[in-house]
Amino acid sequence: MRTILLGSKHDVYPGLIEEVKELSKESGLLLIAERWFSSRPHPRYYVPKELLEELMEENPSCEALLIPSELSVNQYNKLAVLVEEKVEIIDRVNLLLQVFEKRAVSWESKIETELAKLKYLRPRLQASLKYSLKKERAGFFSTGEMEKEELIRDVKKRVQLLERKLKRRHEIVKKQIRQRAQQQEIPLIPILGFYSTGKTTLFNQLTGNNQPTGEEPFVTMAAKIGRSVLFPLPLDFADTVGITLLPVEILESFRITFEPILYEGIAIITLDLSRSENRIIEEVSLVKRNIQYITGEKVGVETQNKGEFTLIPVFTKADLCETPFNKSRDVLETISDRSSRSRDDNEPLVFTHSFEEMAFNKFVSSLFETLQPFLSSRIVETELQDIEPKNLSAFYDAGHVKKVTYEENGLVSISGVFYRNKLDKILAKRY
Ligand SMILES: Nc1nc2c(ncn2[C@@H]2O[C@H](COP(=O)(O)OP(=O)(O)OP(=O)(O)O)[C@@H](O)[C@H]2O)c(=O)[nH]1
Ligand SMILES: [Mg+2]
Repeated sequence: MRTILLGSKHDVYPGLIEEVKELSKESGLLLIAERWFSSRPHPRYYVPKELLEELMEENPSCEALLIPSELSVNQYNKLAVLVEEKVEIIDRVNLLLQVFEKRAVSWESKIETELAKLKYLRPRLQASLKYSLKKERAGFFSTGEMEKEELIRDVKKRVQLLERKLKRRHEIVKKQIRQRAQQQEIPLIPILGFYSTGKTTLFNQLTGNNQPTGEEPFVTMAAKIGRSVLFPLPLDFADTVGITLLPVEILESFRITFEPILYEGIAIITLDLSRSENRIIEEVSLVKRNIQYITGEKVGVETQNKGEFTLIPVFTKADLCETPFNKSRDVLETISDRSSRSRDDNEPLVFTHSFEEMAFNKFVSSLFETLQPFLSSRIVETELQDIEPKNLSAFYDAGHVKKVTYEENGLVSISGVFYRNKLDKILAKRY
């Protein structure tokens, strides 16, 4: 679809322009003109009227107008009247929804996307009814012969139905994941981050999975759990759907993909080193905002405050950055909420999919060292004495025995990292 991109410089945040271009390519829009105006967005039409008229005249073949920000319902409708409904108006949210729709394959992601789309559509339909527009809109708004009132009623019913379906499914998923966690006593660490930051690539390497990856935005549309046996103790990871700026009501439709797996109070956040420093920092704040909305907890980066959700940054695509360590250190200094971080404090976690085996092993052990203090309610590093040698195997099952020392009295002392629950069970038997 031949499209004019028209945005306000006032609404630009780091990464927005790249994002809009990536998304528009993905949803099949062909940008034939692009203009960023320096005035503030017009309260009524968002865009300056004269500029729009000029662009439409210059580009008579234009089929769609892409506004890279979120338009209010009023702006959407007024703008539609202004272009006499000849071209489709696509704002940032609408654009995102089109990409989601294209990507959604699972039952769950299809329902989530449909719900988000209907929630987006409903107020706009209601408003357009108020303005009693004569003609039906093209594309997203095309309603065929159906009366608008009837359509609004249908939309409302459908929203209620989908919400009920998702809620039921949400409860089941949540219960299954919690039960699994309780039975297995293994922490689940979600890998969060913006789309295309290498979440799935990292997940696959850690867990031996082979989930699809790709340069296009939103390749992953549902969470996936996998176990890693690369660490001293087994750990579970969850690959997740990419995050971006979304209005709250749309984000709500995707709650089910995030909320059930965010119970551990800790997650990895992948930060793509090939992106600009400003963009990475902006992404961190948007991810924090989304997690805060979903969990209701305060979110920090490497925060050591109890009761706060903590994000552990992993810098990805180091091979695409000339100075990965300097860049990641600089970013970390800005984003970290940790009170005691100094330059020579532990190094940033830097990853690339093209790591040699040694570099990857080093990354895995640094990742474990970084995660361990945050999993202290689950994992304990300790030394134990006076253990009967015949009982040693139980400790091997409970975790990673690093050192065994045989005492003169025939008993042994050990040191290692263990799952707290498993260790407590052994110790309760007084070995
Ligand atoms: N050069 C390079 N490319 C990478 C690296 N990690 C991932 N990629 C590529 O970056 C693209 C995105 O990677 P994914 O793992 O699919 O990213 P994602 O965060 O899961 O993306 P979504 O599922 O779309 O949210 C893919 O084409 C990967 O092959 C890396 O370390 N170096
Ligand atoms: Mg992915």
